Amino acid sequence: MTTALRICPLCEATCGLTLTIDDGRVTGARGDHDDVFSSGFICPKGASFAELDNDPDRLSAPLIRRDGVLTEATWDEAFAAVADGLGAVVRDHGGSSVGVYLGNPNAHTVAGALYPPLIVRGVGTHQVYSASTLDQMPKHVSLGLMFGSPVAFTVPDLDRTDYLVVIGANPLVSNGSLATAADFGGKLRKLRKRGGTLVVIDPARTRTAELADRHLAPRPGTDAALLGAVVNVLFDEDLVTLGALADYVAGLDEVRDVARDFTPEIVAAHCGIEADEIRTLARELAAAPTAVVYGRMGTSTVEFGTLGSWLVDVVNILTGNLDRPGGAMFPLSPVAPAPRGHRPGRGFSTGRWHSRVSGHPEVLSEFPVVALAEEIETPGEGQIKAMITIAGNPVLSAPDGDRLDRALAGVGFMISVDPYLNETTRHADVVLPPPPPSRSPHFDFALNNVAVRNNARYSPPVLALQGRPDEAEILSRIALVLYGIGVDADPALVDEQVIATTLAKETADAASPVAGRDVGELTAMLDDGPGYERRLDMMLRVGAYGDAFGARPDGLTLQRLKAAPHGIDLGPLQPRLPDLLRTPSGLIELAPSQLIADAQRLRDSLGHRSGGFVLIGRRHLRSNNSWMHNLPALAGGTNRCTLRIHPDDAAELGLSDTAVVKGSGGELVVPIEVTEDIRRGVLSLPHGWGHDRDGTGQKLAAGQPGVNVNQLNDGAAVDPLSGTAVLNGIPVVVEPAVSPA
Ligand SMILES: Nc1nc2c(c(=O)[nH]1)N[C@H]1C(S)=C(S)[C@@H](COP(=O)(O)OP(=O)(O)OC[C@H]3O[C@@H](n4cnc5c(=O)[nH]c(N)nc54)[C@H](O)[C@@H]3O)O[C@H]1N2
Ligand SMILES: Nc1nc2c(c(=O)[nH]1)N[C@H]1C(S)=C(S)[C@@H](COP(=O)(O)OP(=O)(O)OC[C@H]3O[C@@H](n4cnc5c(=O)[nH]c(N)nc54)[C@H](O)[C@@H]3O)O[C@H]1N2
Ligand code: SF4
Ligand SMILES: [Mo]
Repeated sequence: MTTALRICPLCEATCGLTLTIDDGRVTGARGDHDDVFSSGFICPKGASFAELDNDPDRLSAPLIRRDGVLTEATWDEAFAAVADGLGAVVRDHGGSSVGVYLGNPNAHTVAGALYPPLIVRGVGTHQVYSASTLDQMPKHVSLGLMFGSPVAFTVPDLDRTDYLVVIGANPLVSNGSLATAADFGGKLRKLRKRGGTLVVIDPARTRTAELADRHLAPRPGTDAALLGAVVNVLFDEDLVTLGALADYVAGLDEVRDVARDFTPEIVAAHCGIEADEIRTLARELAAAPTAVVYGRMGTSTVEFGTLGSWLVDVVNILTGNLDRPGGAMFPLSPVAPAPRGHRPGRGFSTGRWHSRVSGHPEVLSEFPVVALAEEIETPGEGQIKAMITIAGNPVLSAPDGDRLDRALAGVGFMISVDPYLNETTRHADVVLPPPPPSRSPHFDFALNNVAVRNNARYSPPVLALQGRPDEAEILSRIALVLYGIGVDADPALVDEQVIATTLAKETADAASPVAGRDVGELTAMLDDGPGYERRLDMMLRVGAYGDAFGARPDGLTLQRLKAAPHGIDLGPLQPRLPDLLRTPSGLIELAPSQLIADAQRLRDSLGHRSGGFVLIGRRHLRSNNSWMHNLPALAGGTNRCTLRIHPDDAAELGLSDTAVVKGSGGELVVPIEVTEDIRRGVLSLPHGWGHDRDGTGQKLAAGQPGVNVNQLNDGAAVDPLSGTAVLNGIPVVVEPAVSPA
């Protein structure tokens, strides 16, 4: 028996694991106490790494549809089928007829970070969709408009803050999102131990709320109005202090004007929170030595998601807490480009093109997932004729999965890169399964950019590939087809092309740490491992902490990272303003015109709410979106697909065990769970369930299928600035289920 280190890829906490290996397979996982970032923390999902890695339902060979049936094939046959199928569609209908859907685990894999952008560019399509428009797209838009970069993430400085407001997030269960922190709960407990205050704003009394000094339970969908009232109080009571930001903030007066209508009294009636509670919140945020508001899913996937995401940062700015220790700070990832000084940028815009059927504006070069089905169904120039899905399950994760399910069944040719046959990939003509995590490398390209402490860690594959391609190779071969080079070419060509282009750009940039150097010389210095390692090495070396290819001899290289298997701590977050601003003005745009205009819609909504029930989501610790319901260690117990409802509501409706819930997209029969831990008038149901379709390959999950909450939602409601589906606060009707007797 041996052990090996591996960063956990299962959520955003990025815990370091120590795997036990016996006879060529993973047999156990525990927290790595020496990991510089996670110090031994682990959750039940990480602890089930061995089960996940060895799940017998994982595909070990590719599948090709033959005579309508998915059958095992060799890799050569599968890649040939990809070349034929994709080649034919591109030849007959053009690259613009190929749709791409990128799911959540792309944020957790090396391949998912490095290759999908090349595939999208290779097809030359605008038909790009991802889980972002079911999740954090509103944050990208607000960051883009305010700071000029949609990835200039602000994260709560958990280790140093005195006052934390968590709004619409449940990090004790989710383990944190867009704020990468292993042991988020431990950090919250430490905050309280050092005399700090934790306020949780959530219609449900979550595990995070239970830990809080104060829990406010607003009506779902009203966060933006609530934050608008906080801004109102900050101005009204003269509590605005920009501090060190004073010289860099534009638009203060416009924000003051907009906030005028959001008086605590008007908003209180709308949110269902006392006006005094709102005033206290604003005063305490202003008075605390340091304070930070942190918002997530409940603030994002709602009717006013972009406004809510914006107002989170507005409050942080108005209280002088942006970019200072203990406030909201900008991480500096080891693969972020080396800072190049404060200079105006091009800014951020959306709507550079629009979707064909409903005219949705492009956001970050994507269309809303809710538009995918209609783009497949609707004939005409640009109709989707082929689909590539990578690490996703939109049939369950997006609204109206039944419609998407039917649409996907009609797509001419579909490729899915996924280890499982699920509700989505069952429609593929070719399924290309990547190897399990023990046989894949790990580096957090995306999540280091939201980590609450700067760090760098790399895990090479722990076990050998056993003759199958890794995900980098799978995606590279798809790219080779699309670039017209041919599926049998050397996949390393893809990486070498990226390296050549990137280094050419870097060496030509006078502000780059490798300005004027020779591309050939730099290329020759790169790690001689696989292509993805060479690219990582390049990014690290020209990055913020890099060795600049020898010019800064103490700097980071992949070799140094490999020599530090528990990772390298890069210290607490540091102030980064004004250097990171990329707005045309070079300032923080506090009042972007799009947001000010959308605030009118929010103002109009005040006082207009229907009296009926609204539905919100819920996550469970031993679940992960739609794809971890197949592991015995995680199944059952409290991890159940039930409708939570307040006892008084249940009594009033005469509900005892089962309810019918009806929404815009359909109805479901679901067991109820009566609990005081939810606001009256609010129901919660987790997503990712509904494993009762034929042709999937997760037996345990199919045995306890649950229902698909997203079938209640027709997907018509989106946050207009980001195209993000409204998943929280959707109106529903609930009734007792008529018993079959
Ligand atoms: N009602 C409601 N709906 C929601 C949400 C909600 O809160 N409420 N949450 C939304 C959010 S935040 C998200 S992120 C989306 C998620 O939406 P999706 O990303 O569409 O769905 P997942 O269930 O995460 O599916 C992930 C897929 O990736 C596969 N996979 C796992 N590991 C790998 C790998 O290493 N490589 C590859 N290629 N594939 C892999 C899994 O087998 C699975 O099929 O769901 C959204 N849907
Ligand atoms: N165990 C587990 N961990 C996960 C996942 C998982 O499925 N399971 N998924 C991962 C993914 S993809 C993501 S994006 C993250 C999400 O991470 P989080 O955002 O922390 O997770 P959620 O549980 O969706 O938390 C949203 C909270 O918002 C509340 N809420 C709903 N509507 C409103 C509202 O209108 N206002 C306010 N203030 N609150 C509201 C809900 O009650 C819920 O507690 O979790 C990640 N981690
Ligand atoms: S908290 Fe997330 S990263 Fe850490 S062990 Fe659990 S699933 Fe893995
Ligand atoms: Mo997500």
